[in-house]
Amino acid sequence: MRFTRAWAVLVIALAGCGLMACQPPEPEGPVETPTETPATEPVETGVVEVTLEDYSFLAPPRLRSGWTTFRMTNNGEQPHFMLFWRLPEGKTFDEYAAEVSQPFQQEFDRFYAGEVSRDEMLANVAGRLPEWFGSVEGMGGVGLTSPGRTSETTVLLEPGDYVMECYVISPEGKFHGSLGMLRPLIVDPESTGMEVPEWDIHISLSNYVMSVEGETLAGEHTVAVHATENAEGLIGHDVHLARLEADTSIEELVEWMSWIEALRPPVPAAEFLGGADHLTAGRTSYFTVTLEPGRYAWISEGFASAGMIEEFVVE
Ligand SMILES: [Cu+2]
Repeated sequence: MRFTRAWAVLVIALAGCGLMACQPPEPEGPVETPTETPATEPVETGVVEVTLEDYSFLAPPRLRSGWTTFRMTNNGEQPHFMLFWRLPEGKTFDEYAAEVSQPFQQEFDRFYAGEVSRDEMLANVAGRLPEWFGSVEGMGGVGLTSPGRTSETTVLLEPGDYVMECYVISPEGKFHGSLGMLRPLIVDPESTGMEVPEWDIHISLSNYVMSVEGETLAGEHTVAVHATENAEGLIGHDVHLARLEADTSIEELVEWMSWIEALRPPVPAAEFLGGADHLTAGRTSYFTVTLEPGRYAWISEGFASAGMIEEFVVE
């Protein structure tokens, strides 16, 4: 979530939005952000089981730092992901919920209701986000996972205060984060001591090219995903794996991946098998997949329409 000032200026300029036109509406009441009291002791292992429902993360509130593998099971009826945003020093989960998530949902509500255009919505969001939002860091996370599936992603957690979030959109136009999938996480200085996983497929993400190296044969693979640059805009670079039905078009999948126009039911005929979620420049995550014969695509959520997608077939 590297939100650059240049980008904010750009969207405001593009939207032709004067100061008056960009005045935010009055707050409409708090977004639901259930919190839990952090456990006294962090989870000691580097392998963490997480269960998702519509709309909650059943996950430990405190972890060790270092390499950590998340095994995430989706028991809901919608696809979900789980992002880790590290907050800047001194910022709290409650501030993120009130100053980031809530304005986002309110401006999106106006867009969803047809009151403002896409560019006006983006400009309004840019005008309302606090300056410190530019220092929120995308540390990775578990990629899109279809209902009934378990996916596994390994991320490097550094000590600090985090927000865990899913911003897939509900049928009613609410970010899952606004419905409960926004949670605090504390990461302790003490490390898990886990080693970097061994991998056999490498995906490099830049602005805006996805380079895949490695053989996609049937069987189990661990995919290393490395972001070489920060993406412009609100979100980082990411990659998800989708298995497509025979009659699902790539165009349909690409259209669905955009959080502005879609990322909500109905979902195209595809199974999301996990991935590596938003990473800032220089960061790497790893995810494990089992490939069976069929059609697949490595696909970015934020930049699929910019060409960050690669289709492949497993024989
Ligand atoms: Cu979700």
